[in-house]
Amino acid sequence: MDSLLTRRDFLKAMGLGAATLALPGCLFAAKKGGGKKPNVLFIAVDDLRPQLNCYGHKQMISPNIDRLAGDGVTFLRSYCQVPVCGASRASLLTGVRPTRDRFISYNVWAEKDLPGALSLPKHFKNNGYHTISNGKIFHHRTDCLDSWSESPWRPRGPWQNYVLQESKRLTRQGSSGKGPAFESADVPDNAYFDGMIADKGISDLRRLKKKDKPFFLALGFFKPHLPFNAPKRYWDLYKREKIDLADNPFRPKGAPDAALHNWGELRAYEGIPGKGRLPDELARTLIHGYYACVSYTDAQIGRVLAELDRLGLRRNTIVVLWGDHGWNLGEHGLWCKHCNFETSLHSPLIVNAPGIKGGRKTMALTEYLDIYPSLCQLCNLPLPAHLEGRSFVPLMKKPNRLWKEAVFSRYYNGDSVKTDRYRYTEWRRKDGTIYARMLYDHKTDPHENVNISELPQNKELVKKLGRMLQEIRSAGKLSHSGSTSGVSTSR
Ligand SMILES: [Ca+2]
Repeated sequence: MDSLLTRRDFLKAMGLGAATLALPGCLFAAKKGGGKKPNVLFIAVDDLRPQLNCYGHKQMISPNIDRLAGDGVTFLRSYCQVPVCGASRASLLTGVRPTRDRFISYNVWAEKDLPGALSLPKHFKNNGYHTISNGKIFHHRTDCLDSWSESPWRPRGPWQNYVLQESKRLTRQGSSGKGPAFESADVPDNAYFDGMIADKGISDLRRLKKKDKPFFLALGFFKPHLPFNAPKRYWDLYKREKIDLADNPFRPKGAPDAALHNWGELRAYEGIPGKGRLPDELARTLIHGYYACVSYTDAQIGRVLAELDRLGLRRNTIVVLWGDHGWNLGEHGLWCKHCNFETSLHSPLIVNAPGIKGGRKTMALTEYLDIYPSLCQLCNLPLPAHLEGRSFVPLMKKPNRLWKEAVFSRYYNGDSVKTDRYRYTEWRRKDGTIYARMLYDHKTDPHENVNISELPQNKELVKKLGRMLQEIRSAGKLSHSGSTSGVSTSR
């Protein structure tokens, strides 16, 4: 597709304008004669890359998310807009792209970067929904507080959430305030936060079933974010000696310095060297911990979905599951997120909507920005004018249809575009001049091991992809922070 169509041609061919898309009415809810609108169960999983059985990772034990995928549509090529917690969530929850001066770091406040933003949950609340936030939805619990019908709830206690005395002791002694990078304790599921969040979600569902309003119940699970703490039985699901290390634990050939980092987030934990590569045994232990946390959180999601079924709510509830960005498990010599490689940007997305055939997967390119307008369409809510994503509901009904030519992400000064075949990133100074580039051909180099942006034969391709980035930068309805006029009144 890259060589045949420009983005504008592509949109024209699809009969779509770049800015807006007229949405047909809801598929199954609020039909003539009334009927309750569908509920939304909105599940966020912190730092979950698509390391799931249903995404082809057969060693993973994720039966509950796999079952959800069996009931719904799995977006195999879904991308976050920013590979860091707070910024990714602020973009997804406001439906607006990040820019050079908006949605930048992990500790973003959506309401400060985009004053007056009409958030996704607020839009639902304004349209008659009872909205609840449990766990980590916005990065800061009280961000966009008026989005919620009840005060956002989180488990109490230090965020590291250690249960072992030794871990707590190491935390007190450590200079960074962080303890060990992982913990395995023989405790019940709800000794850790994610089990408590599932308990709260289950009790909320029982309460919400009795209300005459539809609900938007958001559950933000904390794992597999560091530290990798999970009950021992989830560690025991995997044999450490059978866990493979990344097969490309090196700097990609020709990758610029701007593409890489020193994974300071992980290095601040006790027992992690301050510099250099990790010993294989430690790397294997960390990957084991990540897998254990994925299985632990998967089990908590399973408990909530089982309750949804038991209460008879499933037939009128849309279930959306997303991570907030990817994660490096040693690929490119990197750990954590914070970069513009596929490992950081590729993120899971599964949507199960009553009335739409499940068990299907799509290879179409989608963005987390698309979640907001899609939920509006599924629930027959008006589409706020400020949204920059596009509803993927047509894609859910026909997963093989022609869709977006490209999707866009960014991290600090690096703007990145992913097409069917390529990922291209360019880093710019404030004055707009480019100081680094990288280009990967996913057809021949899916793991991004050789940067080909400087090859003479790719000059035109780099120019074309650069133009696409320029186009998306200038197309933003809200290009600069502060220029938010119209957002708060756009419902
Ligand atoms: Ca995160």
